[in-house]
Amino acid sequence: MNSVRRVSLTQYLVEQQRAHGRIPGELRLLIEVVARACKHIAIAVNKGALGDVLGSAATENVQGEVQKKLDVIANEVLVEANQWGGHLAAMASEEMDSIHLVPDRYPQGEYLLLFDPLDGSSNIDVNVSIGTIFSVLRKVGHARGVTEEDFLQPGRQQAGAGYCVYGPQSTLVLTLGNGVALFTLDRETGSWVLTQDGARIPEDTREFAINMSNLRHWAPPVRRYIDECLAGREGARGKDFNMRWVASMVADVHRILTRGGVFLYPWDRREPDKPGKLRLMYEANPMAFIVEQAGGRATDGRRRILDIVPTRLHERVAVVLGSSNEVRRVTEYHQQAG
Ligand code: P6P
Repeated sequence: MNSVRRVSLTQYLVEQQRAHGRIPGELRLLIEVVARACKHIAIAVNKGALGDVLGSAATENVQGEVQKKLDVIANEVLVEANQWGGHLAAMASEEMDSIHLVPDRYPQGEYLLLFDPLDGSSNIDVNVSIGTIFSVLRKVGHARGVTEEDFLQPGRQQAGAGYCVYGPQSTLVLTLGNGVALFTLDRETGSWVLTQDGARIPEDTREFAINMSNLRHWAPPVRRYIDECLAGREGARGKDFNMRWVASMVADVHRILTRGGVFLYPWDRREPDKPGKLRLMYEANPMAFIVEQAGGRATDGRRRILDIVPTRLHERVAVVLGSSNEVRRVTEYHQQAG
């Protein structure tokens, strides 16, 4: 952990602008607005049973999943916070069927914001870490009209990405293409304070993250990789492995960013027509950008996540990400399988 001088998110962004000259004012405003929204979501999450925020909202999202009250609250906080500032042209969310245009009464900006407002929401009622994931794209055209097609850009075109994990600490993780910085919420002052800059993921690891209950449904390359990990030092890998599965992508990715590891949510036979469970635009792409900026890798088992050209806003993708040498091995097993 690099020890860093205590600077606020605002000061960090200003210094990044001076150092790299690549953070336009609108992008800086966007990041600060999202960070403020995440602070409000953290406050709502931390209310727990003391606030009317737990349980089901008795509605379904575009994925056909029952929404939790906090899913809806978090989505509303992000939409309300971002639509008036003039930095965005439109937004897209896991919790909204179609894109959300900035209302005509507000000025439009040059950015598109995509988010999973509260990832891991099945963990809300059992008090396990959850989080917000966001991705920033530039609007390609310059006419006022924005359509879903404007969002369908490969992840390598992201202007920025981040997540906020609501756990024992609330931590905001951010990349604008010049490495990965971590900010911890100081609840006494209400500000995001830089607590690590230049986060790096170790190239090797002995820790994998996967939902083992799906073992019988996996394709052979994934089965081969996990079987070798489970065989430990007596097997082909010659070393023992540990396993973690929080079932909250933000928490699993944050652990990997902090100490290394490999995360897998592969295709499986339960729903063979779907390439995977996780969503490309607002889960896989932002996490892949962060992981690569920290020296890791992210593929769908064969292709670099950030090179995948989306065809639909809510499309799903298989995900293998984390320590580069392990992701490379899983990808090689897929390529060897043909
Ligand atoms: P499973 C949460 O619902 C999520 O989208 C990710 O955050 C998480 O990694 C995954 O699904 C957990 O899925 O099938 O293990 O419950």
